[in-house]
Amino acid sequence: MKKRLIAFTMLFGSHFPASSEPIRVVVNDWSSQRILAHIASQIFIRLGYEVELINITVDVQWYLLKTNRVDLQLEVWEGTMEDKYSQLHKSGEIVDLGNYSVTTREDWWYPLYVKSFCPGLPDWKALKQCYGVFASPSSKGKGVYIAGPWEKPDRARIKALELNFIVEQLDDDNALWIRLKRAVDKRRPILIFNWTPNWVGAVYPGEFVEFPEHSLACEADPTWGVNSRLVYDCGNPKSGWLKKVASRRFTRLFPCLAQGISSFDLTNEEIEQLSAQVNRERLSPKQVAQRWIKDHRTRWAQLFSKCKVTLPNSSR
Ligand code: TMO
Repeated sequence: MKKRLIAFTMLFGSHFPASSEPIRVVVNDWSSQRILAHIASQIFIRLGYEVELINITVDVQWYLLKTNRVDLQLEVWEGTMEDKYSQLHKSGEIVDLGNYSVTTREDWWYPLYVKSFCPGLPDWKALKQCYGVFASPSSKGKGVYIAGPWEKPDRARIKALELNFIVEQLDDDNALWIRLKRAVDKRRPILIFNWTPNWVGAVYPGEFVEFPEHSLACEADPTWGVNSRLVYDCGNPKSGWLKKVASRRFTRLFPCLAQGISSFDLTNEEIEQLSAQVNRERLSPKQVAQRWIKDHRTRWAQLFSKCKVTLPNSSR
């Protein structure tokens, strides 16, 4: 399989249209994003393009996208990335390649048994009383909220809602799931960052904390909401978007691929199933992508049917 792929790439990838630079696809630090990055790059490679996968954090990706140093980010989530996305999109420095038919949510979350330690959940006001059950030996009695590395207004929210919590920030999705499993195995209280679509809810039944409803005014206008002096006295969006974003270079040099990616769509269920193959079946993101490519050939071939790199007549 691998051998055939390489031969294919050598045969059709040798002549590069409009650019000698490879397409640079962003790989972040959670499963579904990694899988979609591999799916896109596998498609491009099969069409004859040269691809480079670039492992970077969400924080770093924005600058690289706007300076055309990376080309494609397949999962931009409203709950964690809306600020930066809007800013760069408004100024014309990145290109929006459209939303998936998906609704997303990213927020504080707990396995269901935690409700018995903190009656009143999922209402956030319950945390005003029961924060102590989430304390750790080093948190001086404050509750600990376990977050990922993604940009979040968690500390601002804690302040605005006057919650007695501190934030512990972990490095990637795996670190979150290790902590979650450890807590669930011992049925200990835990409050952790989670999102949908994701594989977690199918394995560990749980719920998001219900904070005051999100709005842009909550983020911009201090007088909005329960705290009249501070912004972020609300939760993240409950039905957020999930979109694809590209550099200007990508849409200029590869308009056909940009068109194909903008028509590329997935559902919540599909993204959950893809991420479960990494986190439950223990396949690598690349293996999951290869499986998807094989099983959905007509679907992607149709989207990119006009994008194949062709050799000029003279070259052979
Ligand atoms: C960006 N993420 C889906 C991990 O919240």
